[in-house]
Amino acid sequence: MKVALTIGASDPTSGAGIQMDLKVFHALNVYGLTVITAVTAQSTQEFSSVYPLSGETIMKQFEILIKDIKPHAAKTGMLYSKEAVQCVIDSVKKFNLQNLVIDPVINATLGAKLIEDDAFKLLKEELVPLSTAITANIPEAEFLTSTKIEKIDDFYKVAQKIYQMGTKTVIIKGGHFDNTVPDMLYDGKNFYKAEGEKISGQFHGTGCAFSSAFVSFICHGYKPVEALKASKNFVKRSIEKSLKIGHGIKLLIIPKE
Ligand code: PXL
Repeated sequence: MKVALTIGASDPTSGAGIQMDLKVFHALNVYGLTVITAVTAQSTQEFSSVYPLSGETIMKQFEILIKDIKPHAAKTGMLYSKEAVQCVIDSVKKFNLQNLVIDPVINATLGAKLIEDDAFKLLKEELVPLSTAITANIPEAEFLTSTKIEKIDDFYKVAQKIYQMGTKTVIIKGGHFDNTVPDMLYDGKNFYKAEGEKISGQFHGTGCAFSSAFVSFICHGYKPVEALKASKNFVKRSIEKSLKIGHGIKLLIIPKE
């Protein structure tokens, strides 16, 4: 059985965060482990608060878990504090964690900030160089590089800038641009485009679903370009099935494979 670890925060709606990641891992036949960095209080209507866990609490989860089970791949989602980012950096080094995928989560679907400024700086400077891949949407790619994406050419420039930060594969998801922009992958040599029509509307958890699907396909031995295409298709099907479970934004429904 392939095993993946998600490092992120709890979302009580289960529409994003570690709950969503576990659903995706399960659907894609990967056994999911979790290290929790924070607990959020939110619904489909409002984002109320973040309760970060201490560095000691986060580190202990890694130490006890990884001594026992070594995941084939890991992903980070909402890290929130500088302490949490430092714990991930220390753990990746100490336990030699392989195939680390960073989803550089900045904002919640409902607008709240999911990472503090000093934490994001540390993520960019010291965690990104340890990663195998980064899955960024346009606002995240812009924030990482302090560069505005206004035209197609900017995608190439920004992808190269992120690559130079030390990751091996850069994925920029075009969805926040307009209907014509594909997702793009850059591996330091070539650019690949993954086309696909955009489904309009606001959905909670698409970034989490995408990155955890990507990690799952990497676990199954897919090359990054193939994993990108398969993840895009998986998220599209989850969006097509999405439902208004609460009174606010729609939640994705993860298909049973
Ligand atoms: O989609 C990013 C994300 C990640 N993790 C948690 C979240 C969100 C978005 O709201 O709440 C816990």
